[in-house]
Formats: sequence, structure tokens, C-alpha cells
Amino acid sequence: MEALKSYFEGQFLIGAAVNANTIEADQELLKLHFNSITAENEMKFEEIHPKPAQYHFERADHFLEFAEASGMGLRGHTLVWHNQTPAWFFTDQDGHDVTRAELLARMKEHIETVVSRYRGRIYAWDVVNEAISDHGGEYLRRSKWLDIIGEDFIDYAFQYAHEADPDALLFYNDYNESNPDKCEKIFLLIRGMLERGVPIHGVGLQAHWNLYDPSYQNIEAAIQRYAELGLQLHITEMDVSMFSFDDKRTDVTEPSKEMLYLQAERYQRFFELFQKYQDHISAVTFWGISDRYTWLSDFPIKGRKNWPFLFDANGEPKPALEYIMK
Ligand code: HAH
Repeated sequence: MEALKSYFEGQFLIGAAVNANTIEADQELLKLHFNSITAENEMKFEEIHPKPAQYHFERADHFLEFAEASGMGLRGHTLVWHNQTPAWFFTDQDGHDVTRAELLARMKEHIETVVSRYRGRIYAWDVVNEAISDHGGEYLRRSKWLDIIGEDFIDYAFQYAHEADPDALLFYNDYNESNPDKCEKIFLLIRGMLERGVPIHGVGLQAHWNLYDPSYQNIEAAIQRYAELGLQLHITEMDVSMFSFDDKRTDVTEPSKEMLYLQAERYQRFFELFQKYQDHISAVTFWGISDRYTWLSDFPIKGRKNWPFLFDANGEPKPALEYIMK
């Protein structure tokens, strides 16, 4: 069988998110089909910088060594996010919020330390993750970053990252990126950054999609809108859940034939869109390797399995794989 990465060679890098277990358990599949990896959690703030002045680089270093030894690229995820960032980072010794100046200084220290360690070896960084609100009428999401620093925390994060590694491509990354209202907010955010001369090079479309949503029309409109910015687009965290967002069932223990073929059709149409916009899209990363492990087998419904990828739980090709490499 042809490798995914060869099939799309010259169009997009094909990536997978890995963790300490999957990089072992699915190593063969990973090496065969993928040419880029992202750390699912191991470069996030709470893992890499859990305590003041305490950095844990072992796992991230290991992923980088693996990537370099296997001829793969490494995407960095992520520097500034409202989630998985410890509370101490925002507070002083008395538990009060730090000042704007102090938080900016801490942000600079964190970004400098992490980004310069991997300078020249990580081809793209998700600098800011999920800063836009999902609610109509609200622009930026409420967060400690926004509360303490103000809206320009995003500009500063990109400036610090650029200083630490001038060659890394810097991305703004978000989910629900194909929702028309949120897409417009993301577009306006990035257009403003470009007008202010902020060093940003790409938009990350997470692409946490499912069998029913989003519509092809909304996805295409979003790709077109982001492409107008003149930046590269990366699909950063793709998975295609078997369940619609409102589906709360917990009694599905195996994917049905119908689900597998619906999923294959969805994947086929998604990749047709990616190819149509291949001048803008340069990488497609899945948020896992195979159905052996996915963050969706617990989220948002605890204990419910999901099967969102191109390879099944035994690493065997699913109909979706054949459909996209027709
Ligand atoms: C993503 N959020 C994050 O970027 C990634 O780091 C994490 O491992 C999984 C998904 C998507 C998301 C969320 O954080 C909250 C609600 C919906 C979707």
C-alpha cells in the first residue's frame, strides 16, 4: 500500500499528534505514513513548565530526537493558551494576580526558554491557541492572559516567539474555525496583527470535525477567507468523530459499516477541498495516529470510545484511507 506521505508529497506534510505511549505503540505506522509530528501534550505549559523556574524538557527532547532520526518535521504546540497553564503563573506569593508588566515578563521568559531551546529544529509553532470566543457578541475569550495583559497579549506572544526563533513559522491556532461567525473573528484578529506588523505566518485550522458538521460549504468559505490573509494554512488537529456534537450515546462499542463509509466519504471530500486549496495549505496533521488512542475516547462524553482516524485500533487501513488515496 502506498504511504500517505508519499501520496501527498509536494502538496502537504502529513502529521500526527503523538504522546509517550502512541509514539511506541504505533511507531511502525507513524514512520510509514507520516512525515511530521506534534506533541499532543508534552510541550504545553503545565507539562514543560509545571513550577516556577522548573522546566521538564525530557519528553519534548525525545520527540525531537525521534523526529530528526526518522526524517520528520516537528510542529510546536503550544505557547500561550487559557487551558493546561498552571494558576501560579498568573499570581504572586500572596495569591493576587500579577501586574501586566510582570505577566509580560513571565510570558517572555517562558517563550524564550522553550522556543530558543528548539531554535531551528521546530518548523512551526502554535504561538497562541484558542484566543477567540465561541460566543456571538464576544470577541476574545475571557482568560487570565486577557484580563491581566489586555488584547495585545497576542501580539507580544508572537513578537517574543519571533525573537527566540526567527526561522520558525508562527501560527495562530483555533477550533470551530469553520463556523462563519468565529471564522470572521479569527480573520479580523489576524488581519489586525498583519496591519500592526506582528510576525505571524500562518493560521492553524484545528479541524476537530465529525460525520455531520461542519458543512463543506462552511469549510470552503473559511479556507477562502483565511487564504485572503496571504498566510499559510495548516490543518493542525484533524479528527472526524463518529458522533455529532449533541449525540450523548454511550452504548456504541464498535463503529458500524455505515459509520465507517460515511466517515470515508467525509474524509474524501475534506481532502478534495484541501487539494483544491493546496497553494495555501501546506500541512495536514491528525490529532493522533490510529483509533488505538484518541483524546475523543473520553471527550466530551466520559468513557465513550471514538474512531476518528484513517487507521483502526489495530493499525489497519480503514475505508477512509482508501477513499482519500483513490
Ligand atoms: C484542542 N482543543 C487543543 O488545541 C489540543 O491541545 C488538545 O489536545 C485537544 C484539542 C479543542 C477543544 C477544546 O480545547 C475545548 C473544547 C472543544 C475543543
